[in-house]
Amino acid sequence: MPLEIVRNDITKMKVDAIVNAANTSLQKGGGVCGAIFRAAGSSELQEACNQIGSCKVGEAVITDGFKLDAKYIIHTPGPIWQGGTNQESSLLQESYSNSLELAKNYQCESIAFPLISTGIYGYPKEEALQIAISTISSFLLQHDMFVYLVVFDKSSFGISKKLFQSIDEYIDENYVDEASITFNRNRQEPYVLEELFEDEPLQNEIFKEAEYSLVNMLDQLDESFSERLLRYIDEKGMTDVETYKRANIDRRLFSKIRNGVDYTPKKKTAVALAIALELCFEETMELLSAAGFTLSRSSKFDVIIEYFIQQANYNIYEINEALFAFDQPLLGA
Ligand code: AR6
Repeated sequence: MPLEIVRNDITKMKVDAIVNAANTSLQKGGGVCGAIFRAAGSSELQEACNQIGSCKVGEAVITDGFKLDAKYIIHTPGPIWQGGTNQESSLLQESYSNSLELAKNYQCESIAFPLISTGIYGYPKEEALQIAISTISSFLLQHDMFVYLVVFDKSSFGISKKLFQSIDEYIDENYVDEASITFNRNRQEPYVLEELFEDEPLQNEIFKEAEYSLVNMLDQLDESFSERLLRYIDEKGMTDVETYKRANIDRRLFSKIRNGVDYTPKKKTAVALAIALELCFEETMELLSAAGFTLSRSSKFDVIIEYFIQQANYNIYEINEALFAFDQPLLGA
């Protein structure tokens, strides 16, 4: 998916470019910067940085990736947190947007960011994450690139406490765990086919009839997923581009879905499209059913999606933050 939040060590990412939360003199430091220097080869990378000299806060420069899997390292010094009154937010925004522009100029198709400024520079993580997501997502509205936001440790990640609590309560009230469903279900003995079809002529008749009605049913299939999707896109007055961008879906996958009448997407992709189209709960269920899916109360993922739809909150990045916080797969593809 175009924007993905992942938990990893950024030096292990297999992407065209990784971003270094640098200092303005481009010297090897601690935190993610130290890890990147060590993994790339400290002396070669330092030499390349020395040739560039320095970089202003919010700006970005590029070097080779040396021993890393990544072809390039983009270095951007984020702002030092000084209480929020020293243009920290716009400078942090610039760090992300200038890094993305530089990656685009170097024809990068994929890039991985750490949460810039949120370690040694002390930027509050929740706010920094919001800035990262909104800056990256507005860049992605205009450009095609795979962007990874790499979160090192889970504690460094936080959706707002209020949202977390509210989703948690919703899950508590609505989530029915599998164990209790199985326990409550009335067991039924399965039919024994041989007993039903002891009489051979009758058996043939029944099969013939079944075959006939099956042919009939196959002739009258409901709309396919892609047909239903296209109908919704038209009804909502959206364009294809708006739809796949808002669904956090790659253009190529979207055209596969669009052009393949019988193409069945993954559930997280189908849900992402429902969110992009701002479908209400019933419409979402209708779209999902065309791909053979549903939303149930026995899956945490499903309950979280239901929560956001009931709140009419269709911000896919916010939904993904919540899914990430509850260890669920993210929307998009
Ligand atoms: N992979 C991904 N994220 C990481 C990794 C890693 N290997 N290691 C740390 N983080 P910081 P800053 C996270 O302090 O605040 C350096 O000395 C970490 O949990 O590395 O921008 C520079 O040279 C945190 O969320 O960068 C500068 O002098 C995030 O990366 C100064 O620190 C950023 O933390 C920059 O400070």
